[in-house]
Amino acid sequence: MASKAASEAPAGGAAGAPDPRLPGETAADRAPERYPVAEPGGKYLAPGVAGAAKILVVGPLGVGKTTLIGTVSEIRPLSTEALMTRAGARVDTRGGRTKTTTTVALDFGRITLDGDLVLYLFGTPGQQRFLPAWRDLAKGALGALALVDTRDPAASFDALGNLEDLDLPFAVAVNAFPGSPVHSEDDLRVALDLLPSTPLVSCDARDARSSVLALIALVRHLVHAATESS
Ligand SMILES: Nc1nc2c(ncn2[C@@H]2O[C@H](COP(=O)(O)OP(=O)(O)O)[C@@H](O)[C@H]2O)c(=O)[nH]1
Ligand SMILES: [Mg+2]
Repeated sequence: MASKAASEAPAGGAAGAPDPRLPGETAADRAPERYPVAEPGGKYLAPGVAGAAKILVVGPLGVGKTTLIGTVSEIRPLSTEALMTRAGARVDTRGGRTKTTTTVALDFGRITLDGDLVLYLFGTPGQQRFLPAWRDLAKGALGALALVDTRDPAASFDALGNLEDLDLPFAVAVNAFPGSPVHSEDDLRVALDLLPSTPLVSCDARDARSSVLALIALVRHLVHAATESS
């Protein structure tokens, strides 16, 4: 990973948030009615479900993983948040002063896309010391959504590096926080050392539709990658 590049990313960008659309995607592909956001409480799978995929949601502490899974999940999400301890405070420095809990095992949620594809979402603990758990969680996963906070893009290097080590295809979603510097897509790609084919979208983890669109960008990428390699 290009660890130096992100710290050199220009603050305050020119072009605004990256366009969430993928090359070749039309506005109709993203029409809200195509992807109705599931109502929470749907305990059972919809009858038309034809496939399922395990997806990781990764990123550093405080980037919005637990929030995103809770926002999109149609079942009550499982969250294993624990109070951050004084011992952890020395190392768990991200997340701002308001963050008092952290995911210690995993987050889990489920979402059905387009009525027929179920995504099982597994949020990984953000801290690199949980890497062994991370590797276990990655078993059987088809891909990952990597969240990035532009206030500290370098904090995402560990997660992106882990995904590369695991050879797990991923999409990057910039989670917008108030006061986050806005970078052009090109600057972000350079800073995060992304391949041209890696989708880069923006989202607000508290907003269901934008979070679902980020997951759709990932699924399209996975389908495309699978088609290319077959
Ligand atoms: N403003 C804003 N706050 C967010 C967003 N996503 C998460 N947060 C807040 O940031 C904090 C950390 O989020 P959390 O989901 O716990 O991060 P995690 O450590 O990656 O699981 C929480 O207080 C969230 O409410 C976002 O998109 N915008
Ligand atoms: Mg969490």
